[in-house]
Amino acid sequence: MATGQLFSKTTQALFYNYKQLPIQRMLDFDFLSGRETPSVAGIINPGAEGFQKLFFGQEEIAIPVHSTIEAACAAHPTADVFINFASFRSAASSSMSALKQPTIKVVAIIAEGVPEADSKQLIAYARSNNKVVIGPATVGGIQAGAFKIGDTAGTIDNIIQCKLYRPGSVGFVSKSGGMSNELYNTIARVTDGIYEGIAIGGDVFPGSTLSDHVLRFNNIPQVKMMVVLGELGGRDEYSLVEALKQGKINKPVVAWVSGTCARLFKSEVQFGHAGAKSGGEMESAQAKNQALKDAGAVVPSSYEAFESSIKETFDKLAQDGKIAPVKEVTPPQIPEDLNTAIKSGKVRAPTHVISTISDDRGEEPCYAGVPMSSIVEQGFGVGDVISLLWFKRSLPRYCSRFIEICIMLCADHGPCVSGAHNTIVTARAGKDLVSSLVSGLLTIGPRFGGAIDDAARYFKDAYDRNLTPYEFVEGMKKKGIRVPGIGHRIKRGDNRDKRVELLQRYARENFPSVKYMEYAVQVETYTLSKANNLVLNVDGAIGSLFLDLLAGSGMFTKQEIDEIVEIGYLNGLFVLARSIGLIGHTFDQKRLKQPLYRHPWEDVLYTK
Ligand code: Q5B
Repeated sequence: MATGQLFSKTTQALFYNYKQLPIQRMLDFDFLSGRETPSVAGIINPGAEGFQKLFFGQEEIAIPVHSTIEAACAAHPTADVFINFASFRSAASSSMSALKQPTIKVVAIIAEGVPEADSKQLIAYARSNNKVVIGPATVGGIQAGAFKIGDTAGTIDNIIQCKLYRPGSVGFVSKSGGMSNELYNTIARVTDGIYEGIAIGGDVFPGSTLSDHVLRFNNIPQVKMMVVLGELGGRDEYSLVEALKQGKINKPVVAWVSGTCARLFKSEVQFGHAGAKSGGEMESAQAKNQALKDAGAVVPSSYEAFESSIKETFDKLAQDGKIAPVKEVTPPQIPEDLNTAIKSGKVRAPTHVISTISDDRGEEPCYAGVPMSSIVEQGFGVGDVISLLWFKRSLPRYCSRFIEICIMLCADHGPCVSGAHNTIVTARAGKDLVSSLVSGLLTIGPRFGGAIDDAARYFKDAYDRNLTPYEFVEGMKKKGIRVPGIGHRIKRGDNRDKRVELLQRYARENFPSVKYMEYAVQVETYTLSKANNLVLNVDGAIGSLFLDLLAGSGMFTKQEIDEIVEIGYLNGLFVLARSIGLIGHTFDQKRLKQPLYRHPWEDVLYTK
């Protein structure tokens, strides 16, 4: 075991596994202690690389993230502490890798439940290579005003209360991490404070022992007295007894072994820690307290008297002039995290996003206030979900059914249309599903599939202004605009689009009014008189019928209808529907293992 200081105000650590809270607590402690450099040099997050943003006081800093221990050690050769937040499953192997790095001197293992055989191997390797293991099953340790391991000493408030932001004169070592918090407080009350505190962990085989640290403290000039909190079970305290007896410790040691209550139980009791069970008389708290007392330690008669024993020992050292007065400093204020401040109602902050259609913060996601379970229980279909997410209301079933029919009818129209062609070419170029899908979707626009909104806009305007079909079509011609929703590449007056017929039949049977659609039919009658391909196409049918749905359902105000038409919701129906087909075309090409598409020269007119 090393002989003296393990840490200083410039010590830097590598932190294994990204755990935001303990890392931030270390950095907050650094700031409080007036450190100039953050104590975490790098984070090791197996498989990930980059930077992690954290706060150092008020500033945000980017801490490098490495995917392996070796890479982290190579990048930060002066970081000699390895703080291991791995699970008990991987703590041993990662700790061994760290111990094998020449730059690492101290490894702190936080995980509980590391197999004892693995711990023994780590201990043997560390001892023969002059390295220090703290833990397993530990919270870590702290050198006041200099360096802190992970969650040691708890919250910033506790650290300030225990004056751990500046060094005192007491070296403290404990088995229990939880009790060390208690003792940090006690020691701060009755002495000038902690110089260094270590929790060795509650396992049967700790990486370093109580006596290891007491002997080390004995060599640190700033430590004037030691406080030791042992517990029943194991024989670790007897090494301390031996060291005291052999005169290896020349500073006062105040010690207490907890677990004296074990005798009140009729049978053997296992306390919280793996190592905390009294195997026999020698391992009882009473026997160990007696042995420590006999060896010269100050041992109180009960835990309650521990505080006064610490105080008396400290006061005597002070009276003897062995303790120089500590320079008191006022620690800087750690800025409060915004989330904490908001929660406590101290501050308010403007939001950056506003959303009104869905909410996943409760027990289950809601669409427009309707919980997922009731969507399923009430047998809602995709049309009802679209009603909730697009129109923010539950529409009557005949409306949501109409939406579903639109989706089904527009899902695909064969491989030759613009969208499917693009998707097929993209899939055959070896691109992935999303690329193939969006390359098809990108063709949707004023000529292909994306004329529904414009059809609704122009038909509504013409109908609402009482224009005759003649006035409307000729007016558009004068402006040089093709009537959206009219015309098709293959459909004709004598080869109507079946989809249009199906939609019209459904609406006539279910809608209270189909005035806009009838107007579109009159427009079609006029355009067909001009050319046989100028039929009412699927975009025109959906556009005009949706106007009827909006106006006839009684679910929308006039203002809302105008807004829907102006924003342009309705192309969304074609986009959504055609995605189904485009995804199908992608899978089809991949399934058929189709090669790269190349358009034949013969199909291109080369001209000057
Ligand atoms: N003329 C659709 O044109 C198409 C006219 C017109 C007045 C019109 C054209 C058009 C409006 C946009 C529209 C949706 C480009 C179509 C769809 C989904 C699909 C697709 C699929 C699926 C077809 C010949 C003569 C010219 C033109 C005149 C044409 N359209 N006049 N108003 N609307 N429509 N798009 O066949 O005097 O000779 O110069 O832009 O609603 O996309 O299945 O394929 O599910 O995937 O190329 O159904 O109608 O006709 O350009 O040769 O024009 O008619 O001015 O007159 P064509 P052109 P002139 S549904």
